[in-house]
Amino acid sequence: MFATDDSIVAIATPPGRGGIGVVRISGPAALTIAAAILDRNSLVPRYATYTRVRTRASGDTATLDEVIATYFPAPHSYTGEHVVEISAHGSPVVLHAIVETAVAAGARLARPGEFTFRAFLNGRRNLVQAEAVADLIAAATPLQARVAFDQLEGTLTGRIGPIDAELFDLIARLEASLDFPDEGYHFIEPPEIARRIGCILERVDDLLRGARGGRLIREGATVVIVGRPNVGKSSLFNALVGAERAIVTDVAGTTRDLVSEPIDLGGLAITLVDTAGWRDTGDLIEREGVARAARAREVADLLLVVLDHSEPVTAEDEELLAETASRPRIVVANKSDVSGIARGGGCAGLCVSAKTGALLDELRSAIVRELTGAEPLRDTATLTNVRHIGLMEQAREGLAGARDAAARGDTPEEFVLADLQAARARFDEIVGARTSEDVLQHIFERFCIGK
Ligand SMILES: Nc1nc2c(ncn2[C@@H]2O[C@H](COP(=O)(O)OP(=O)(O)O)[C@@H](O)[C@H]2O)c(=O)[nH]1
Ligand SMILES: [Mg+2]
Repeated sequence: MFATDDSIVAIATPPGRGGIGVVRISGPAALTIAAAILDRNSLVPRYATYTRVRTRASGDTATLDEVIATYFPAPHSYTGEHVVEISAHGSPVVLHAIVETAVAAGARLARPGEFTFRAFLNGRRNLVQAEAVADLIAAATPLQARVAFDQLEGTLTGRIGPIDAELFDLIARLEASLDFPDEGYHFIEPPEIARRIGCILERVDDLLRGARGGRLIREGATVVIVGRPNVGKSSLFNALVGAERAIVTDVAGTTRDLVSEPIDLGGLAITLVDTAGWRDTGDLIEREGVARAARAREVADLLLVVLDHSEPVTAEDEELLAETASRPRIVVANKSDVSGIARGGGCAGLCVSAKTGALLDELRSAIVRELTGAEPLRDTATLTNVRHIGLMEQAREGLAGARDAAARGDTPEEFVLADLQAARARFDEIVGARTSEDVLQHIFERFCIGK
């Protein structure tokens, strides 16, 4: 998917202006290219060297910027190749000019994720770690960052490794038994095979148990606020967001489009969505708003169904409650500051006030609890990525089949062996020991240029 024998260059810092900006050159010719564009013929490995970048556009030599250049010889660099990092002043104009000069000196513009891809190819990072780099950069909450960093450090790889080793040992014994059938000697007996597969399965299940929370941490969740007009959806939205983001009036039908904001609840990256009131309406724009609200409801991981505590439950409320009964939801009775006139003091849900802030912290906790289920969030989450979870589930299925077959003792051992080997191949795919080209392409496409 990428050529790997040439030298690549890109700006490694984010777009825009900053104190410094870094241009990264990686490849066999990195040092030669650096020497051609810097005021230095050589760089001492791993020493920050103060120098200048020169360009020879139209015959003249001009200085582009004063820079600090650092040379990381292979294999001890981010990519595992020779790398030169040039820290210049953080001006997009200067940084682009340095990149152009490097290209004129023989470098090629790097494609998104290409530095990390080279790190993967050169064995500096396995696939889980390469994916963790993208997650770490994309992290929106401190918990997301911590979990991504954990994976970068190899916690997941570290947990899969021993399971894989156990499986490898079992496969080797089974293969030996099958290879030397005439000796009449089994390197491992079928009941023992079933028992050992069972042990491996327990460890796989343990990994999968943390997966729901892990995935939630990585991907975040969408929480959609629904309810009939004027119950205080937008007020609640603003209160949870902590800013006057959505327009609040006492005119029914004020909110006509979806308004969404990212919020951090207990480390979870949540997209909170305010919707138009749930009602029949003749107004064309409001009708489109209601249709959008219905679509948002479909994709929600959790619904906040809002009622007005100061009024009796209406037919519209009943309809919405019935319609959302089978969905993950929290029923919220808003306006608890107004005495529940027709309610006789009772409360049809979590009784809050967007106006006074009463019980909003309870609502926040309830949202996190509903999303994470009974499983508490572990900040050493293991499986977080759908790709990893899918492969681990496939491995689990293969192992369970093999265990049952071995326990029944009615299946030729060749078949049990094939199942075990297939499960092991799934482990390999997770860390990238064998992965098809299109999977790699898909993974590295998520990166931005310079990573
Ligand atoms: N007393 C009281 N009024 C509220 C509360 N929440 C919202 N309101 C009022 O209810 C009206 C409708 O609020 P809004 O958030 O626009 O409702 P929406 O149509 O469901 O989005 C406004 O006049 C708000 O000031 C609350 O907790 N207590
Ligand atoms: Mg509203």
